[in-house]
Parts: sequence; C-alpha cells; structure tokens
Amino acid sequence: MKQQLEAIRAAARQALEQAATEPDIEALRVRFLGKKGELTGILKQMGGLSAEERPVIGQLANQVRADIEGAIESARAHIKEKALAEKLKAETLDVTMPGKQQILGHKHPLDKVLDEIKEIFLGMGYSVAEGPEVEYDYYNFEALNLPKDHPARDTQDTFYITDNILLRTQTSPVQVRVMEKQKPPIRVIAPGRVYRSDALDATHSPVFHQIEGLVVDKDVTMGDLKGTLEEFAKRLYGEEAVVRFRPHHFPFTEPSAEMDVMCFECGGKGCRLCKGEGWIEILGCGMVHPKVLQNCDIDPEEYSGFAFGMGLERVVMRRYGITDLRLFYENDLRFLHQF
Ligand code: 2NL
Repeated sequence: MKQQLEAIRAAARQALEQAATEPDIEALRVRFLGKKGELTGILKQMGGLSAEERPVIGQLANQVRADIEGAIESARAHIKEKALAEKLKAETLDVTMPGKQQILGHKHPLDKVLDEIKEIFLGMGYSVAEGPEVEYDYYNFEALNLPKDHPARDTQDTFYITDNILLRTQTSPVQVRVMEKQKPPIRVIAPGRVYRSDALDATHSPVFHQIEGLVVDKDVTMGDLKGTLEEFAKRLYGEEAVVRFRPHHFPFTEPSAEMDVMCFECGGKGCRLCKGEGWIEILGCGMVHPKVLQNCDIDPEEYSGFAFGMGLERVVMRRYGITDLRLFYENDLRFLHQF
C-alpha cells in the first residue's frame, strides 16, 4: 500500500508537470483526488490494515494528498504566469514606431459654398427651411402659378412618380409649405436637391442643387430685393462685385428679373469665362406673384414679397473656374483635394 501511495504521488507529479491548460489540471485533480479518484480508492482499503500499519499509512496518505494539492497549485500558478507572459509579449507597444497617418476628409466644394451662402443669409435674419424631394404636383407647379400647359411640367422635363406626385424640380415648394404654415413676416432660404429629366453633360445633370429665398412682409418692395441681392453678391464675391438686373419672366414672380455680376476675370471687357459678355448671370428673382400669395392664404393687398433662386453648381463653377459639372459627382480625390 505504501508503494501504491508512492506510485500515485510520482504519477501525479509527472502528469501535473506536463499539464498545459486549466482543464488538464482539473482533470488530473479529479483523477487523483476526486471522490472516485486513485488516492480515495487506496484510503478505502485502509480498513484491512493492522492497528500498527494504519497510522503510518494514514500519515503517508495525508502527505501524498498535500503533495498533490501543492503540485496542483503550482501547476495552476505556472499556467497563469505563462499566459500573462504571452499576453504581455503579444501586446508589446513600441513607442518609437512612427504613427499611422489618419487621412482627414473635408467638405465637398458644393457644401463649402452652400455653407457660406447659408451664413450670409442667416446673418441677414433668414432661417433655413427644408421639405420633401418627392413632392405633389400642386406644391411644385400649381401653387406657383405654373399653368397646366407650361413646358416645365412636360414629362420630358420632369420625373413623375404618379400623375400628381413628382421629384421636385425646384425648392420653391418648400417655401409654399412655409407660407401655408407661417404667417408673415417670413424670411427663409430653401437649399436642396432638385431633379430634372436632363441627360448628364458638362453643364446639365438630372440631379442638382438649388437655393431659393423668400421674404414676405408688409411694404416689401423691389428696392428691398435689389438691396438684399446686391449685398449677397458682395459678401459672396467680394466688396468690389458689381451687379445689374435685367428684366425676365417667371410665372411665380411679377415683375421678374435676372441678376448678373460683372465678370471678375475681365472686369466687364469680355473674356472666355463670361463668353465675351462682360457679365455673368447668377440668379433669377422677382416680386412674388399675387396669385402665389393668395394660394397660400396670404392677402396680396396687405402683404408683398420677393423671391429668388439660383443653381448651386453654377455658383460654385463660377467661383472656382470649374468647367465640367460632372466633376462634382464623380468623387475623384484629385479633384476634391483642390478645395
Ligand atoms: C432660377 C429662378 C426663381 C423663385 C425662384 C419663388 C418661390 C416662391 C414664390 C415665388 Cl414660393 N418665387 N422662387 C422666384 C424667382 C426666380 O428661380 O433661375 N432658379 C435657378
């Protein structure tokens, strides 16, 4: 029995020295010290021993148990130490390594100029309004005094979803919605994405961006319109900017005009940028048509207003001398990095 105990001690020590994982150790603990383990098996036979042998074997058995328990403890400690050493090795941080360069994005040129334009009008007390890109025919055309036979309403020019739902062709419907909800005084700009059924080329895109503006109050005049838009041009293009207004026609304004800015490339002499004109058109504008006010339940006898609209792409192209509008949508970093 003594030999058996010694054999168990030796076997346990050897097995524990080779145990590499926690489950291995646990399995060995069960095998040697468990209720049905080898040591317990021996102890159960102790009843057959003589009175002299029993204390001797009992003492040895206790020693063997203590020994195995000690070996288990140190095997566990060893595994933990090894795991920690491996973890530390894997997580070594070389503080002298050069850092990874983070590539920072920046604003798209369209957003950059849009933000400048918003800032100019916010500074004049306007707020920014938004509305749906999928619109009712009513808000996009009907409320704006565009007659049923107007060419802009043609299916050739506008994307229709159903007979009376379409992709907005301008952001004016946003302002119609503002006038329906909010009574004067009104001062808003409505920037946003608009859609026209055009083929993509250097100067046309089926998806582009527009910024419209609207002021409605008592005693608003064409003088307010001219003063506001001239100030806007000077803030956007510089104090030296010179503007002129030419008569025009829009169904939703009366009278209507287009505003040009004197060519900043040639100073009005005529060059390639202004195509020999000396002037560059930047926006359309006019006094809000009385029918449009009426459609929104605003009394044209009591109130008047002005409105304007411009294409964001065109403003940005002029600003930076970009000649192909497709560059805005292609996400070519060689182009975008320049702004
Ligand atoms: C252009 C011309 C314009 C408007 C837009 C407008 C909006 C309402 C009432 C009256 Cl709610 N007018 N908008 C007025 C004049 C011109 O845009 O050439 N846009 C690119």
